[in-house]
Amino acid sequence: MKKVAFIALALVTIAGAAFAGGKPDASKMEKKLITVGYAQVGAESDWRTANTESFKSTFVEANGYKLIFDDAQQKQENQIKAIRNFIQQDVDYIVVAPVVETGWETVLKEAKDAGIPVILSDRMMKLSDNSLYTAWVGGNFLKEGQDAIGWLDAYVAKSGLKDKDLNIVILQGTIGSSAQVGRTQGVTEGIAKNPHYKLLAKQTGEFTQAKGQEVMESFLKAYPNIDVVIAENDNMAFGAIDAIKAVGKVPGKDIIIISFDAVHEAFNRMIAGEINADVECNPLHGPRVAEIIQTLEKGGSVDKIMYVKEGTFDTTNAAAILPSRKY
Ligand code: GYE
Repeated sequence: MKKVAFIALALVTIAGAAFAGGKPDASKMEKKLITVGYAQVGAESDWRTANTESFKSTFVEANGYKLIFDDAQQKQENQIKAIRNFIQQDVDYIVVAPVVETGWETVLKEAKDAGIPVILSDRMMKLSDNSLYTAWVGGNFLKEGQDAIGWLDAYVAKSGLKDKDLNIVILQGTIGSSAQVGRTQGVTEGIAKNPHYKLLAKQTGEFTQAKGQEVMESFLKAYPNIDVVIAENDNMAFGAIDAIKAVGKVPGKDIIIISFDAVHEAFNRMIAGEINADVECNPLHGPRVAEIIQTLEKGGSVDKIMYVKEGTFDTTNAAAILPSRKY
């Protein structure tokens, strides 16, 4: 533990209980807070909002933490600045959800030299030296991409579309983010395996609703015969739905929509028949990172890579599942 902070509540207690017997009770006098700096990507999506909320509600003083939260507005240079600030403030742990995979070696070396463990959460980094981080926890993005095509294969088989050529477009996430890299790989490899699947275009919508809508509008202008949209997150799918409606087509019927994240609103859209299927990506990493920190605090060792188990939902089960959803 590098930093010692005090809980205000504990100090109040000192005045009462700790001195009750005349002599100060040392164990009650100090309660060390674990200081955690979280370099968050931004606030680009519903998923991200749920992820931020998960950290803010987990790393609270009542649980023994002081959280320093930084929103990088989807910019790597802001995240690097935030990490340097955390080092300067001598935090106990640094948590990073890296906006992109590459370009982290220098700043992580600085953290290592300062003796501060770095935990990666959500997206991954591509590093030449994996000793620069202690552990990573998040979704398996390649598998998510494969699951999206797996759902399409099954849907095509059961709806008699097997011999029909399907024109597909992909709305990609932030280029170079591991969520985009893995999902795009899983999806494009799956498309390449089926001679009836034709990939017309893929372009980034930056994981935002506004950009997703804009790119979908341009796709609809360029390609009048789109059969399937694969949106690499829900907010881009919401934007695509608006763009499809604006040209007088029916989302979910005229154009099949497959999305990722499976946030609350996506369930509503599946129930409405506008999104056909959604591959889950769980954003509730706060408690998972806290568990890693608690294990490290006790001197224990943690797995380097921890994947969260995730499923796929569609219009057939969305209504039944929605009440049990936590984000
Ligand atoms: O899918 C998207 C968010 O990195 C898994 O980032 C995360 C992605 C998520 O903006 O909605």
